[in-house]
Amino acid sequence: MNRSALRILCASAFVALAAISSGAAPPQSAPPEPASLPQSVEVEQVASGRTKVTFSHRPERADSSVFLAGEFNGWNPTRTPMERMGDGFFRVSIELEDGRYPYKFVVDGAWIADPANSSREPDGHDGFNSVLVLGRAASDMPTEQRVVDGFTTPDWARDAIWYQIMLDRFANGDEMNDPPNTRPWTSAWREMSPWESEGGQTFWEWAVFGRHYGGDLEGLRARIPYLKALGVNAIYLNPVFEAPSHHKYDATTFVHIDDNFGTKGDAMMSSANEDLLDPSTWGFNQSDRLFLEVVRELKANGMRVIIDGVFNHAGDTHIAFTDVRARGRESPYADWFAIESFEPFKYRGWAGFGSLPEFEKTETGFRSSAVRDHVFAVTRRWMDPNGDGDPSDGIDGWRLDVPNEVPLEFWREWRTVVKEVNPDAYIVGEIWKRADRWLDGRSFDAVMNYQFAMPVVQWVSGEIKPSELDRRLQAVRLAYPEQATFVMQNLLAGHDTDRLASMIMNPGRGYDRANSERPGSRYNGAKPTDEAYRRALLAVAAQMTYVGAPMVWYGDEVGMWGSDDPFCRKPMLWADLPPNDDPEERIREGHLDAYRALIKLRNDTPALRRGAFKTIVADDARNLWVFERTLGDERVVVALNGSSEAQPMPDVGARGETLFVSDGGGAQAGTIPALGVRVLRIR
Ligand SMILES: [Ca+2]
Ligand SMILES: [Ca+2]
Ligand SMILES: [Ca+2]
Ligand SMILES: [Ca+2]
Repeated sequence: MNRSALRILCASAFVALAAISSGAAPPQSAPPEPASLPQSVEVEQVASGRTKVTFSHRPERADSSVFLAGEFNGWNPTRTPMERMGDGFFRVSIELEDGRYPYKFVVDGAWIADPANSSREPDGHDGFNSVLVLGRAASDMPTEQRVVDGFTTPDWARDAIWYQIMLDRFANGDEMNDPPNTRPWTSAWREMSPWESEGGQTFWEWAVFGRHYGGDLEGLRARIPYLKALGVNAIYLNPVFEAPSHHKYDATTFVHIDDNFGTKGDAMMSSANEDLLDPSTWGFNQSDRLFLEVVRELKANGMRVIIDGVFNHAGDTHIAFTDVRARGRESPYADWFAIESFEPFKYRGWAGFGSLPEFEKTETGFRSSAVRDHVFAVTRRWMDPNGDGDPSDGIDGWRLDVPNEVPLEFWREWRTVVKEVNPDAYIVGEIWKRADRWLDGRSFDAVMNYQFAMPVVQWVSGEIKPSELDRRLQAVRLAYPEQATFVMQNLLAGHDTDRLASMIMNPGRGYDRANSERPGSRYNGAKPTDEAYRRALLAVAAQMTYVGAPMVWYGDEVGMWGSDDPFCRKPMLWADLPPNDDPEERIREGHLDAYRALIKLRNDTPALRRGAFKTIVADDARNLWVFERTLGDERVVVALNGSSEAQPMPDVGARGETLFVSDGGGAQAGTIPALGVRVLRIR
């Protein structure tokens, strides 16, 4: 989840805490981080050649003054103060060009090298400077694929084409379970329903965030034929457990499916009759059984299903939390949450949101072993619901929400629980930045590959050249073990970002940056142009031919557009529903056809899913990126053209048969269409 998703839950401003490490030092057997990325440094590409670098340092004393100094600020000991965060670390972010940067921290007036960075050089004063190397200057660009012994990821995940669904917004199959004040599905997004202005609410504060559209499990079931025809074979569902919001990142319980996805009222009724601390008292109500039925039906149609695990925090309606609020220290859950004071009652909410009480953690896991046991029991419940040791009746894995805020040691233990129940289950973490330390074979199988999305979107938006695209993708592809690289969840957009076509309409602001349409923003939320859609399909062509499993955010395939959430979460457009009241909101048939064709290309071509990757050309002058994928005897060449003119196909040393070309095959032989792709099988 990302923080802006939650404004409806808490109108107060929040501090954007840098989501840095869980504080755990890497164990000795872990592979070293790349030299350019010590634990104390997080980097994020913000524009071509520029990187936002966040330095962190935890001094012994909490009341220290800490500054960052280096050539970038003229070694000034007081110009760049570091700010103390809730986790005891001091942090500061600065933007730097590619290059090599000696630096030090100045702690209470004393110059020290960064203790977490092993890369050092003499400072000329009998001490050492720490050294950070960014971009092209980095000497650690891997050139060979890493393999980690004993790391097994699910084989099926190599062939996965993911489709991400937020149930409230996908399809309404049962109006009986609709929440109160459900918006009509095809109503114009920018108009308010009468009840939305009650209590002085305005569109931005907070009507648009609080909407429900009534999507549910019967709706999903009814659309299985659509998913099959699209060609996807793995489904990621945003949270499905009982929660008040439309997005369900604010769980009331992890034990039952939301009643508005199944049968109204049953989650709370079940909870009232059960002991949260005793899984043997947990039953399956109608909503739970419907969920399992739909999972079974998806699986019978060749699709895998994973769900969101939001185990860092709960909602303030969570039945354990409301008990703590009511009974204070007497509550059996008194040690579950990050309670700062019982009288007056004060607690820590995730990212400052009072509606999202955090579970209390230590350096190695949850403070309360009951929370740990509860999360394990919930995990087993949904993976093997009838508990007979055969996981075929359960989900196929988990997507973990903000897992960087839960200590890594916990995820290692949790992984063993998951893989014990089902060795073939898939674990994917929401990690936006480099994820090396979660991908050593001991915690996750993969992460949501934002490091793929960022350069690809920048390239198709005309912000970076193919050589930079190729270099940045190579850095991540080869740094992660082969077992993870081939099962990464390669998304382009999702529930936390603006939609793909809208990103392309708004270049130059960085991925998921300055992308809200709040009053005063300069984001262009208008319907994307034909050219923006064409550039979006170029990104999808890269996604469907590259290493790692593609993921489609529901609706991108029919050309839905919108700024950061909730505008990226409009109700799905369906051909068999009445047209949307906003005449601009229409299915873009040609776009959908192109998605289907590109998905089919990947499904039909094993080398694109499992083949080794090699760059052939990254031609900045002609804006061409050409690579090959080889698997056994199969050699496939993918030529992507980021320029606005058709380009001749580079010589690939052999005759090829065209498997795919943009524009339905009408392109001139031997060329790559403008902003298009040609895919050849080489004989
Ligand atoms: Ca419904
Ligand atoms: Ca509900
Ligand atoms: Ca079972
Ligand atoms: Ca966002």
